[in-house]
Amino acid sequence: ESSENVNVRGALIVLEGLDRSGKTSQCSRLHSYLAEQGIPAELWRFPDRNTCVGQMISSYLANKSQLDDQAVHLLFSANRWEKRSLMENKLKSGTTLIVDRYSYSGVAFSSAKGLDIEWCKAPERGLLAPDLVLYLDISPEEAAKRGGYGGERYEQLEFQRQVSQQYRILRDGTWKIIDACLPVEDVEKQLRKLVFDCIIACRNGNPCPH
Ligand code: DGP
Ligand code: NA
Ligand code: NA
Repeated sequence: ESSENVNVRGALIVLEGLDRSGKTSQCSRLHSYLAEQGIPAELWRFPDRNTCVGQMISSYLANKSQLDDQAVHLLFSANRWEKRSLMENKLKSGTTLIVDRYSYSGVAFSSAKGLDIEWCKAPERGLLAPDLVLYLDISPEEAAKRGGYGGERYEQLEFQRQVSQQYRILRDGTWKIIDACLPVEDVEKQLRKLVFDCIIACRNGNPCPH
């Protein structure tokens, strides 16, 4: 049997959570795990600060520029749109994408500022739907205790409390909620199983086609 089945598609796997929830390190652990398993996978993150739009976002996050809330919301969204077709091609070619933040961050962080949630969702419509959303659950207080807030614009306890509430509104029954306060290895173990099962389901043509 050939593993080069042209019909095989990769899974779009999104990790979400507050700042300091451990997403970034868990994403890279997952990526290494998939590599060990011989599963083609790439590590992605949003915002992608490498594009022109991403550089505007990065400067805004570093408080080096000021932008209206609506304007920056649309930039974050554009940053996902500018990667859409590349993502789609990767998935179609069988590559699984492990994505550190996606549209849910877009909606949670902007609606946390008081923007209307439906307005926030609108520019995200038409982006690729994830096959799996993994939410690393941590209270804003616990996350703040971890230290290492890098001093970027949103990395403040009171704001993270608002973001946390918005995530709660956004989540639905399909999200997998993982207790991010468990030891790293336990979080990793849970994530591995969920991700592996999702990849197999995608290979078999299940959940949502892109
Ligand atoms: P990160 O590189 O994952 O630390 O993300 C940078 C910060 O930007 C973080 O505080 C989360 C926030 N963020 C990520 N995506 C979006 C988005 O689409 N919209 C808004 N408003 N904020 C976002
Ligand atoms: Na951050
Ligand atoms: Na992160």
